[in-house]
Amino acid sequence: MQALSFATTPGAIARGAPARKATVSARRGAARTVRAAASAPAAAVEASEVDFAAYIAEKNAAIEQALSDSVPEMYPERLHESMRYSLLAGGKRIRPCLCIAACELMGGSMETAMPTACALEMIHTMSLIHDDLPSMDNDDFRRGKPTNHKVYGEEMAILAGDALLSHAFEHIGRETPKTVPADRTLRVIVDVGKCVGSEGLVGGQVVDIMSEGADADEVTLDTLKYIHAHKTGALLEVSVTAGAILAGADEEDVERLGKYAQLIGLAFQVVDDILDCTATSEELGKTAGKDEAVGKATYPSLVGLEESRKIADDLIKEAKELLSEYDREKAAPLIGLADYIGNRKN
Ligand code: GRG
Repeated sequence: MQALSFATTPGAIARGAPARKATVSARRGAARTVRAAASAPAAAVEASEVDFAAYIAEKNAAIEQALSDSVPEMYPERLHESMRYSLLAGGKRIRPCLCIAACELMGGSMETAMPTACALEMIHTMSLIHDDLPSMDNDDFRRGKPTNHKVYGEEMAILAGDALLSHAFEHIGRETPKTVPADRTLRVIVDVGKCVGSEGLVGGQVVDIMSEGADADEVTLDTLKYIHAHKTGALLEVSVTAGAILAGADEEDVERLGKYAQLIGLAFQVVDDILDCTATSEELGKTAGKDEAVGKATYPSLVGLEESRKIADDLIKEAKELLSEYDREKAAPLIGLADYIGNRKN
């Protein structure tokens, strides 16, 4: 079984990267969803972007339906309402799209990937619910709506997150079509588990929390890369590799697509840092300018806005180059997603 390939220590992630000290600061954050991209006027965009927009529009409709079906309204009503409130609150659905696009590129179908795609969105959503809690980021708005704990209270928000997390694994195991060999499904469950736990999201969140209280010169670019690779990159990476594995991709392809995902994952977070200090809360659907407010080290604070933009662009370019191995038409959705992540406005 191939282990997920996101790096596991700050040094491993940042090998070769200079350790820079935190100095500067930031400003405010922006908006357009993948779905909004789907309705962009054709005259204003390239033909390939129109194709990508149509692809995303089609997938998003199917994803929204599958997400709604995955958590029905049932007893205890308040718990399921709370789970559905955050899960169906919108969001760009980048992780499900990546999973489905990778599965299709490797010859699989949307139906094969959909249960895992929904599970990834459940995990992402629960991480947002917990991240917004008073004991974590203490945020009042998410996806343009009051945060889960503001509507349902802290106890329910914690438990809704817990329930979404466990339901995600049940959902992959129970709903993945039986035509998919069981060892593939098992491998996906293991990989998703790894990317969520202490070597993934939770590990990244812990280092992030510890860094907030640290002296500015203790938070290097290596530390920042560790946080990003784990807190954000791990789930994006497993979204792509899981889709490929479900389709029966060989190891070389799984590895190549994993590398593509690591690059877009880092770019995603660099752009997130840029948006936090350049866009408004309305545009972002969440509180802008938080990084600076809590003295968090970010790409703009460490290397400046201009250099951050260049880093994001270079990462996206490198990610797309990896896809040149594949038929351009078949790889178009993943190429489009890379561009979307690099240019996103919320
Ligand atoms: C996973 C067990 C477990 C616990 C959670 C709180 C926590 C541990 C981790 C924090 C993870 C976190 C909030 C990472 C930030 C990821 C990020 C950049 C989110 C924004 O993603 P988008 O832009 O959001 O895709 P939408 O709303 O469009 O889905």
